[in-house]
Amino acid sequence: MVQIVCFMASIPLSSICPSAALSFQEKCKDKTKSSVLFGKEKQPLYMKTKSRGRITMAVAVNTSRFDNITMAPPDPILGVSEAFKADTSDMKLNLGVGAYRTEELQPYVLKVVKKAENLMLERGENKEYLPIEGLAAFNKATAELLFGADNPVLHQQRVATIQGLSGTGSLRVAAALIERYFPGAKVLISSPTWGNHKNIFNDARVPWSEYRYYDPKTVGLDFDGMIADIKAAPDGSFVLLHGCAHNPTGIDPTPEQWEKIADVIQEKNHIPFFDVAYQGFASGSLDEDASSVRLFAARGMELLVAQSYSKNLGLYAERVGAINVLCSSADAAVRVKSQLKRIARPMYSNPPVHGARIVANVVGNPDFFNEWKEEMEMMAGRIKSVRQKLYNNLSAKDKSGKDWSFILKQIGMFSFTGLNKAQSDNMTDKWHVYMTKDGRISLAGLSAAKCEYLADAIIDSYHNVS
Ligand code: PLA
Repeated sequence: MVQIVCFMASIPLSSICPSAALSFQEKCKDKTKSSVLFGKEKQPLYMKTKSRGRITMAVAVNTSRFDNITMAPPDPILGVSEAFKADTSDMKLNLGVGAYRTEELQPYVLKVVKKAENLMLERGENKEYLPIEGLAAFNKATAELLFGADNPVLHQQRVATIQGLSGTGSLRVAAALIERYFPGAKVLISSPTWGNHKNIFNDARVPWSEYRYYDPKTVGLDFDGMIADIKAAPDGSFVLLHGCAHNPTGIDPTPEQWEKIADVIQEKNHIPFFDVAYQGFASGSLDEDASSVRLFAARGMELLVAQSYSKNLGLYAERVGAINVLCSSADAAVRVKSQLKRIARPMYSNPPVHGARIVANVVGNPDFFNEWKEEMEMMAGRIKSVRQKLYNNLSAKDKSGKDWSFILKQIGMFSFTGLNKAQSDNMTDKWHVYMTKDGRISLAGLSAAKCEYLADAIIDSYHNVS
C-alpha cells in the first residue's frame, strides 16, 4: 500500500510548481481514502494530512506500488553464469550454460560468420524492418536445412515457416498457436527436459505433463516408460521431442526406437513437436541430426519444429531461429502461417535481420556452406574429444570400480553426470566448477587441460558427498 505523508510548507507550493500545488491541494483532505488506477485494478490510496496552513505537501516514504512483487529466483541455467562471474578463483570453470568455448576457454565466433558479416558490410545492407514472417531467404534456407532441400513436403508447399527469436522465441510462438487453436490440449514433455520448456508452456497457459525419459538405474533411456506414458495421454496431445542431443541427458533414442515412437504417436493421433536446438552439433552432420524429424515427415505426419542457430552457427546473441509447421495440405500451411504472423505481430512485431542474413548467406553460398560444415565438425569433434578425455581421467583415477562409461554413450554438448544437488553444490563451493544443480555439465565449456581437474572434482563430490 502506498502511504503519503503530508506536511506544512512555509512557502506556497504553487510558486514552485503550480500544477503540483493544485493537485495536492485537491487531493490532500484529512484521512482521505482515494483510489488510483494501477493497471486494471483500482487500488486504495490512503493519505494522512494535517492542513493547518494554506499549503500542504505530500511525500511518499519508503513504499512502492511494487512492494507486493517478490524477488524472483536466479535462472537455474543463465543464473549460473552470473555466479561464475562473481567468483574470483583462478581455478573456476563455467560448465553451466551450453555455449561453445575454444581450448583456451574463450567464446568463439565462427570464421564463416565473420566472412558472411564482411560480405554484408560490403553490400551496405539496410536496416529496414523485416516482414512479420522474417527474411524470405532465411525461411527458405532454414526449412531446407531441416527437411532436406529435395524433400517433397517443401515442393508441395506444406510447411509454414516463420523466423523466430531463436529456439526459445520459436517455441513460445508455437505454444501460443497451441493455446489458441487447440484449447485444453496437453503438451507432453520429457522428464527431465530443458528447464525453460516448462516456463514457456506455463507462460503460454498450455497445460503440460511429463513422460518418462531418463532411467537413473541404467543411466539410459526409459524407453518402455516413455512409450507407456505417450500411450496413456489423451488422444491428440502434443509430444515435445528433442530432435537430437537431448538436453540435459545427452541420451537420444536409436533409429529403431524413433520408429516405435512415431508408431505410437500416430496410433494416438498425437502431434509431434520437435525442438531442434543442436542440428549439426550432436553428430557433426546436419543431415544425421535432422533424421528424427525427417522420419516423422516421411510418414506423412503433421508436426511442429522449433529451430535454433545459437549453437550450430554460434549466433547465441543474434536470436535467430524458426518455427516450422508441417501441414497435410498447402492450403492449411498458408492459413497456419497467417496465424503465426498474427501471433508474432503483437509479441515482437518482426524479427531481427542480422542473424537471419548470416544464415541465409552461409547456406546460400556453397563455399561458405562447406566451411560452416567443417567448423561445425571441428566444434563437435572438440566436444567429443574432451568427453573421451574426461572419461579416461575418471576411469583411471576412480579406484572404486564405478563404471563411468555412460559419459561416452551420451551425445551433444552436455553430460548428465548423475551428481545430485548436494554433490553439484560441492562441485561449485569447493572446486569452483559451475554447473546446473541437476548434475548437468556443458562439455562445450571444458578444455582438454581442465579434464583432470574436473575428474578430481567429480570423484570427490560423488564419493564424499551424499
Ligand atoms: N531448446 C533446447 C533444448 C535448448 O537446450 C536451448 C538452449 C534452447 C531450446 C534455446 O536456445 P536459444 O533460444 O538460444 O535458441 N539451452 C541452453 C541455453 C544452451 C539456455 O538455457 O538458454 C542451455 O544451457 O540449456
